[in-house]
Amino acid sequence: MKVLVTGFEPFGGETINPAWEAVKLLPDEIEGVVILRQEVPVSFRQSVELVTEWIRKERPDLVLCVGQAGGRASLTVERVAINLMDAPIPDNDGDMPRDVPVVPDGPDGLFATIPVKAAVAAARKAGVAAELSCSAGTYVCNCLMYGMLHALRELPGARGGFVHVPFIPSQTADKPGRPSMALEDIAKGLAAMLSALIAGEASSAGEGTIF
Ligand code: PCA
Repeated sequence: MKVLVTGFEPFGGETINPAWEAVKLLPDEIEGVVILRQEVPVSFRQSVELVTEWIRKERPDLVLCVGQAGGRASLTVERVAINLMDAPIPDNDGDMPRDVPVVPDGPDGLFATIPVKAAVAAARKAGVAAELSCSAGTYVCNCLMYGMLHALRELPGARGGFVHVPFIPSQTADKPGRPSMALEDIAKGLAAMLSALIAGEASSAGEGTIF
């Protein structure tokens, strides 16, 4: 089994991105499977190109992409990516696409192909706050999720998902009232999700209700 995990570089004036920091903290192997990881630029164009190339080269069974969603209090497992780039701020290349599709003529939306509720349940079982999310936004994270799921359509049976993570406490020191989560907890929650997804505890069907 081959597992790829990505985490974004810092953006939007931050000097750290807890997504990549937490991905770096993951164990080298989970359930006996080596975790291949890569940092991804906060660039509409480069992020999708890089991950698509990586997917074509490695032909993974599972891809989990991780990004920061400052302001959220839990790990949020994204259910769907939409075929839309609408940037509220420039990406790290200075690009600011407005109302442009990620893949011209692609479907309007692509659902995560990991069992999203099982991923949430696994993090919760490990004692880490997790929720489902129905929107990855319209910035680079949604774009990468869409591009990654689109690329995975070439690999029958491969599964892909996206998790947004909160700020860590050092990032909210100057943002009173904003939620944060310890980096170790973010990494613990991601590891628990990967463990469940790899062990296949998780089937897409009949996952029950999680809100
Ligand atoms: N979060 C941004 C892009 C990179 C990241 O970590 C987003 O949610 O789109």
